Amino acid sequence: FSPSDVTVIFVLGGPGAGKGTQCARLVRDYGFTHLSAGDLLRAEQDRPGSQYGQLIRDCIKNGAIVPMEVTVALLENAMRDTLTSSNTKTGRFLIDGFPRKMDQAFKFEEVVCPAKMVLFYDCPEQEMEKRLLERGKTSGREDDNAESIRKRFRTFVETSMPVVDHYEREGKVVKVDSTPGPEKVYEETRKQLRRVFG
Ligand code: UP5
Ligand code: MG
Repeated sequence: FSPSDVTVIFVLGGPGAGKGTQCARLVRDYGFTHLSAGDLLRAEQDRPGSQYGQLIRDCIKNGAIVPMEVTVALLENAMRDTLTSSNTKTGRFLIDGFPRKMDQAFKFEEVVCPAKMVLFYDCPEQEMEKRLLERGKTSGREDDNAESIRKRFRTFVETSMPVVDHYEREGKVVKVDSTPGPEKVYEETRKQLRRVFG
């Protein structure tokens, strides 16, 4: 990948902060390609014959981070597929829920490209917990239960926030408070994007 061929925005935030919800709106209005690292991992977990199925399942249930080689390869493949199938050499990607550990950040920048900006959704744990427990009633996600949620929060604070801090020092972070309802958060997101991209 050459940075001139692709534009990458990392979308970060705690579990249940609303990354996926906001990405869907950005896709609708700006034509980004949305790649959720968690969704790619869940698809790989369920792919018959995958050698990583059990590993991914265990990590997700425990809120632990899957070894970066697996996730980076899935993202790279998905980006390549998008560029090939859309028959164009340029692509704009929202990479959702990644990188959530420093080693992933460095690896991705080495083999793919640096991100143009980082959209960081900031939300109190209490609100995120409420959302995830509510979603857990119907989502079927094996990590939407009180115990897994606690572990996900811990990993986020200890391992993923340092990534946000790293990009903050690079001046790439745009922070949006995602405590209000989805429409309000999206309004603020658009405002921030206009500020950055003009
Ligand atoms: N909701 C959304 N926005 C709302 C709002 N403003 N007001 C009220 N409700 C709102 O939203 C979550 C729920 O809240 C939904 O019901 C929604 O309607 C509601 P969503 O948009 O799905 O939030 P999101 O931030 O995407 O939450 P998600 O649960 O997907 O976050 P995680 O970061 O925990 O999950 P992800 O799929 O990214 O990762 C799962 C696991 O995969 C990780 O724990 C890890 O084990 C593994 N993983 C890796 O190992 N490596 C990676 O690189 C990535 C993931
Ligand atoms: Mg998500």
